[in-house]
Amino acid sequence: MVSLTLVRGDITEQAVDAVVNAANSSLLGGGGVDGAIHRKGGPEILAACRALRASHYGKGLPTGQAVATTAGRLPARWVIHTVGPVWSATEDRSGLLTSCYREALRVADELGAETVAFPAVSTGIYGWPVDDGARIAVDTVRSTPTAVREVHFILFDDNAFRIFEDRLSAS
Ligand code: AR6
Repeated sequence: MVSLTLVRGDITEQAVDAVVNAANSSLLGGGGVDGAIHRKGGPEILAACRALRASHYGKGLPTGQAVATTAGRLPARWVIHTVGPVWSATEDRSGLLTSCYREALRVADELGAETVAFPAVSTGIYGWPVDDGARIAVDTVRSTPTAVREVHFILFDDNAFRIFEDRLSAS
């Protein structure tokens, strides 16, 4: 069974097999986690993303899907890019957020990654409430069959860390 660990920190500093990027469909960078990964990982990641846009993902990576590239200069081996849904108060998009975690684990299995670090996808610029994002993250990783041994949730601030901690101990 996969072991879950919480880390208060920066996803770009994690020495794991794969780090997950909270990307957007363009795969060409942005703010938050995405900006930090491209900034610290260097131009190799962007070059790999451009190559994906020129081949399989001409229209971009759809929400809820995941795809891997090199991690460039990051301490990880791979970046698994996934696109979370933008929060909506009127439409239930939680299936798409669940899909991000499942698909990222599927891609990790394809790569043979045994240790994977996730940010709290969609809970920043995309506005998803952190408590609900934590519930989906923890429940989905726990219930998805995978060969990944260790999942680390990397929480950038104390509030998110505490919310994930509550969620882990509640379930
Ligand atoms: N390490 C770990 N967590 C972080 C870091 C970091 N370096 N930086 C921010 N967080 P976000 P989203 C937290 O906005 O909501 C980009 O422009 C942050 O506090 O990175 O999925 C993309 O290109 C929050 O809890 O991702 C998309 O356009 C969580 O990571 C859009 O943002 C996710 O915040 C995606 O928005």
